Amino acid sequence: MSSSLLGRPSGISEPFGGRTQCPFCSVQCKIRLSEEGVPGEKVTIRAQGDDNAASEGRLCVKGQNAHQHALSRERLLHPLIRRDGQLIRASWEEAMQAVTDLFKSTAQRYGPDAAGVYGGGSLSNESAYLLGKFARLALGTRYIDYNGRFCMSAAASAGSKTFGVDRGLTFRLSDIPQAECIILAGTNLADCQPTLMPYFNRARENGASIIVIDPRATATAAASDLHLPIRPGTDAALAAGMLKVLIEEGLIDEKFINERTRGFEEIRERALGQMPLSQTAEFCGVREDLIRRAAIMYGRAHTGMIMTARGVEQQTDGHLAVREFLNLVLATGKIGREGCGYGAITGQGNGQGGREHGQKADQLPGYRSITDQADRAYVASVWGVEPERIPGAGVSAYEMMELIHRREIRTLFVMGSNPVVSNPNVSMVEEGLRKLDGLIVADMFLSETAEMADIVLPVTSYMENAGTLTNLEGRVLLREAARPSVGESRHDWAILCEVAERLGRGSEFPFQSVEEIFDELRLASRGGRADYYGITYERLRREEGVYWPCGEDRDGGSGLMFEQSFAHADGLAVFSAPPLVETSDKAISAAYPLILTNGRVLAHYLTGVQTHRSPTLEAREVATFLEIHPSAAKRIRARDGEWVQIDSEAGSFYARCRITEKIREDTVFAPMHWGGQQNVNQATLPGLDPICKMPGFKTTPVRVSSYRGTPKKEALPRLEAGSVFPV
Ligand SMILES: Nc1nc2c(c(=O)[nH]1)N[C@H]1C(S)=C(S)[C@@H](COP(=O)(O)OP(=O)(O)OC[C@H]3O[C@@H](n4cnc5c(=O)[nH]c(N)nc54)[C@H](O)[C@@H]3O)O[C@H]1N2
Ligand SMILES: Nc1nc2c(c(=O)[nH]1)N[C@H]1C(S)=C(S)[C@@H](COP(=O)(O)OP(=O)(O)OC[C@H]3O[C@@H](n4cnc5c(=O)[nH]c(N)nc54)[C@H](O)[C@@H]3O)O[C@H]1N2
Ligand code: SF4
Ligand SMILES: [Mo]
Repeated sequence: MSSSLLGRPSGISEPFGGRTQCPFCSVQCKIRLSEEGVPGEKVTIRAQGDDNAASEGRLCVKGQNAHQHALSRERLLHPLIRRDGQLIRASWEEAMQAVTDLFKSTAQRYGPDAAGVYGGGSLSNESAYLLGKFARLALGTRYIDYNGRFCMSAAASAGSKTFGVDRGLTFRLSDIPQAECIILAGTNLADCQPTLMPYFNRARENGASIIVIDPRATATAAASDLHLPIRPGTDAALAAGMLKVLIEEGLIDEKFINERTRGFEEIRERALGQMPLSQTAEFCGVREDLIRRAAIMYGRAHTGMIMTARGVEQQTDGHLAVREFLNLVLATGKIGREGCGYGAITGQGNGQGGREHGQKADQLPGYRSITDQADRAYVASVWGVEPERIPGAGVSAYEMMELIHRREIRTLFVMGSNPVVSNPNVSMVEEGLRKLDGLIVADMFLSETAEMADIVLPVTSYMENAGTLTNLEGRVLLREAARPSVGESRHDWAILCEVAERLGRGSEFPFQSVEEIFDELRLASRGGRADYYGITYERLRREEGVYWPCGEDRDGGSGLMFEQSFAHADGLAVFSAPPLVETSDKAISAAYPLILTNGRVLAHYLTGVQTHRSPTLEAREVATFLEIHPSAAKRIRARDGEWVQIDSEAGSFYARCRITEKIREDTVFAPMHWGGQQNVNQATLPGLDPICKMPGFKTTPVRVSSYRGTPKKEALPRLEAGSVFPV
């Protein structure tokens, strides 16, 4: 794939070797960029897969075209400040002064907690670490959280409670071909982590059975042996039903249960009193014989894996649903040995590292806890401050939006997210952001959120900014800079250091390079559960990434976890046996008779800020759509390709009908990649999982009706000439 969007930037010099990493999903495929054409004139950039232990040299269509957005003429090249309602070009000096004044006046008038910080899983480990430190020390606020709350929080809290630690995959990717049975629940790998599919194909060639649990017959389901087309939001019941079958059929591993786990007796008791499988089948909308078959396939296999992703997790009972699947893993002893384990398929490029080093409301680096006295004292010692300087725990991402709405948070600093599109119940979020005294957004583009900002700070892209990112396996990878910065854009970390300096905290942010930040991160994580102490840039350059935990006495983890013990103090894993109840927010009614679920398509990424600016990717999917079963479409007399209106209790959005038998009759599906009137989050509800605060994105009762008009054509936010690349 190639593009010729930009003349050769001047000043490419030695450090830029053209090797980089895809900015999108958690596989973090390595890329080699080359330039073709006449130097000094227009050149064509070509991206090819670079060999690496995880991606094995593959790239999907997004990776092949990622450079298109990074080279786009819509990149922000200089800071912007809102004056008389308009975002106007400003110098860095003016912008930095404005940011500093805003933070200072907010703190003086309302106290330090009136500032909020909102991060993202695309940030490198160094920037994510620094953002956490910036919130706590430079601003002194308790309010920081990040977009990973909407992504990994259910799997993370379930993994921590069950195993004592949360690392996305408890096995290596290279172990997948050795599994005899693989359950893929609510994950559409074929579209979302496409370069991993060969691992699963190899497993099948070795005789493995693959079971997919998804309301839609996805591309992943097409590559499976058994598809359970579940009713959205009922995974907890389905997994509990499977466990009942395993217990009844004697397909559990008593030895493993006795030696390595706690809490199984309650599970056995619950299974006895649990609803009969026929009732589970009716509740989940999946045939009883298919549930039984799936359980027996997994139970009889000598090795096996279970993987979940957002289909299971983005629910108001997402934490419990994951734990039900973990019960299956533990009851059959399928973890801690080759060909076995559990995997939460991490989403964003640094969705793993981004959740380890302090962007979360209750977290300090290395998975340390902000409420634990010893953890606070340790991190304070690394930071050279008294523990009292570190504020207490804040609240989750969506709850921050509620505080903004209530005017308790007055100034918000967003780095690496587009919350006005990606939050549930976005009309409330947008209303809240409009009430802020100040909104500061650091981004490469004028995203929908940046368009609302008072100050916009242009940042470097993945091609220009070096740093480490941790892939879905827990493998830490070094991404070197492949191109020089464009325009006046600056690195995220450099922006944080400068604002801290201007707030009088420069001595705590003395960093001149990403490597210096990483070295402090290593110390701060030392002895924590996500221990990076033994990882250095020098090693990362030499090796193909290093798995954590990697402390001072280890020469790099093996990647396979829990071989001898789990991470709880007693070394045991913990079953959970909550009563199974249907939460009321998922119930359909006469007014809202269909269930709306949502997710992704291959060519676009999240809120689309990047992929809509890549012509090749944009051409593949130019507007949103609603997958709907022919019988449901017939009832509302909607034809294929026509616009429909989707209403929920929260609000409405519009989409073109895509009539397909690959979806359940009671379910409709829309992608999440469009903003404005096409934004599925106009309809998603504000309810959160009480344990991990994950929104219930994936299950919203709705009404679909035909819409004879055409919704307003939503143009991407654009800047006037002068703000774009000089051609
Ligand atoms: N192309 C592409 N790839 C991406 C991304 C992207 O935006 N585009 N985003 C990245 C990120 S951040 C993430 S988090 C991951 C997400 O990766 P996935 O979680 O795999 O993606 P989704 O499409 O959100 O959801 C997966 C599947 O869950 C199904 N599903 C919906 N409701 C339910 C349910 O109640 N139960 C079950 N069992 N299944 C259900 C959907 O039909 C969908 O096929 O992808 C990453 N990779
Ligand atoms: N309905 C529904 N809603 C969802 C989901 C769903 O499945 N359904 N999924 C949820 C999930 S899993 C996720 S992860 C969230 C993601 O949602 P968002 O957090 O909104 O993610 P992005 O669209 O990637 O926005 C990232 C922004 O950061 C910018 N950016 C990229 N890299 C960098 C960088 O290095 N530095 C800086 N400063 N900026 C950068 C991009 O240009 C973009 O504007 O959405 C959630 N929302
Ligand atoms: S989007 Fe994911 S699978 Fe595709 S090239 Fe990028 S990192 Fe690899
Ligand atoms: Mo995500």
